[in-house]
Amino acid sequence: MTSTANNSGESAGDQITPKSPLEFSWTFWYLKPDKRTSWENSLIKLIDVAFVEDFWATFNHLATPAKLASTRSNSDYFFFKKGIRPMWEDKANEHGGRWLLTCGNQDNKLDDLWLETLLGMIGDCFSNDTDPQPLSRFITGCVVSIRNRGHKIALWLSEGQNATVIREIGRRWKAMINLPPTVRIQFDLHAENAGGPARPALYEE
Ligand code: MGP
Repeated sequence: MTSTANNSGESAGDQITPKSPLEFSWTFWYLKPDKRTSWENSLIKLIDVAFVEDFWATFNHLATPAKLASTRSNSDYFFFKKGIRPMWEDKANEHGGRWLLTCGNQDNKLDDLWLETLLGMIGDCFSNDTDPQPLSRFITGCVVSIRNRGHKIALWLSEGQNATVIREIGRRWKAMINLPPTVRIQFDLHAENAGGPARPALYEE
């Protein structure tokens, strides 16, 4: 048998290119609500990603949000830090809230906004070197919701009290996804979404 060996004695075919680890590990989830079961039971964990290469392999394999919009209304993708369930009830979310971007039902920008949001999360782009504590520690995940009455993208935070942190994350998210200043995002608390009548947003950017 012939093989090309390098100085360490390994054959060329054995050389492994190391994968690039992400700052945090993440989990992709999918939700297709099913009236026959509870919301929680409709939630499907798809896969954990800990490396850049795995992120792209998964992302490229999934139907994009715009594609879902043409086939599966009322579904959601969730992308959350590994170990955090994408629901209000998780310890990491229960005292937090979400920045919400209402996208209307035009599908043309939806995929770009979703991808820019995901890249901001995996690239740890919410944190600056000058921050007293990295703002990425307050982010738990993001969601894209396909709805006939208007699609939505939301950024979920563990923080619901600290206005400075919340607003700065909102501003950085807007810059990251290139939202024009005229497009506004709203922040509300999960505790307020979870029950009772809708209230005005706590913050707007
Ligand atoms: P939604 O998907 O966040 O909003 O919640 P949608 O479909 O745009 O409707 P909206 O008009 O109420 O904004 C829809 C429903 O899913 C909620 O009313 C809950 O019944 C359920 N649900 C959504 N989330 C995010 C949760 C959650 O975190 N926990 C639980 N228990 N139920 C949830």
